Amino acid sequence: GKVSNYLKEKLEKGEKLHFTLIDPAKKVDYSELEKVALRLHEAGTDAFLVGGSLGVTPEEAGDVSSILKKATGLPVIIFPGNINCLTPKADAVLFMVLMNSLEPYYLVQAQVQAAPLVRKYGLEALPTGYLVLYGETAVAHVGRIQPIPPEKPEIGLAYALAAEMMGFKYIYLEAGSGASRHVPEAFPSLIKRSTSLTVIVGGGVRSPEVARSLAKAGADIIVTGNIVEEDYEKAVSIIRGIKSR
Ligand code: 1GP
Repeated sequence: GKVSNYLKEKLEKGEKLHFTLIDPAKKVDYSELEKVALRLHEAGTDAFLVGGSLGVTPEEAGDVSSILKKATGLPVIIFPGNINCLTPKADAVLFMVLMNSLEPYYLVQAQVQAAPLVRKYGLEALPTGYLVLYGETAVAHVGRIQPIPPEKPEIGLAYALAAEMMGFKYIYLEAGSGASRHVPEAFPSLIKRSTSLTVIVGGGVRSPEVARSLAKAGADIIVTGNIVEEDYEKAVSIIRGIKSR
């Protein structure tokens, strides 16, 4: 796949990557979006994630994807809260299993609904184990997760090993968008040392220092969302923090 090769080539050079998450449900100012996308591209963001937990229409996901692609030429990857986020305007999709969900829908049925659409739309599927750590965020509520104790990275590792044994290529360690605490460094650290998965970390990353320490611990890809809407120059400094290790 084009997108997975693009990521692989960068990671093999020892680069740490940054993904910018745009949630189309959060009143996107389309004229601003192009400007922001260009600025983040110039700062070194490596790809865009498009998606959210609630309220995204396929049309919005499509419009946002088209603008981002046209403005920057960077890969646009759908980060689906559900099948409503899928659009043929993107390049790829994080084809995720919410591994610590208690809900069969998020373990297999959403994927069954999605698969024919992913094929029809020609999206590249990036097989991803998705782990939501904390209970107090929108994604935790919607996805009915069983929280993972932050002081038990070995539980995270058990999920990651299962993901690897089931053939997933990516593991996404999620604190939740807007979370007050980010993923503890011990999680990417242990998982990176013990598996060959590409480790994605996101949720509550609000400073270059935190982004850098997560990358140093073992995260291959750091995701930021909220901060882009609040003040995209802060996202620029986070990208610089990751890239200038
Ligand atoms: C959410 O990991 C992403 O899925 C990004 O979180 O919005 O807190 O940056 P933030």
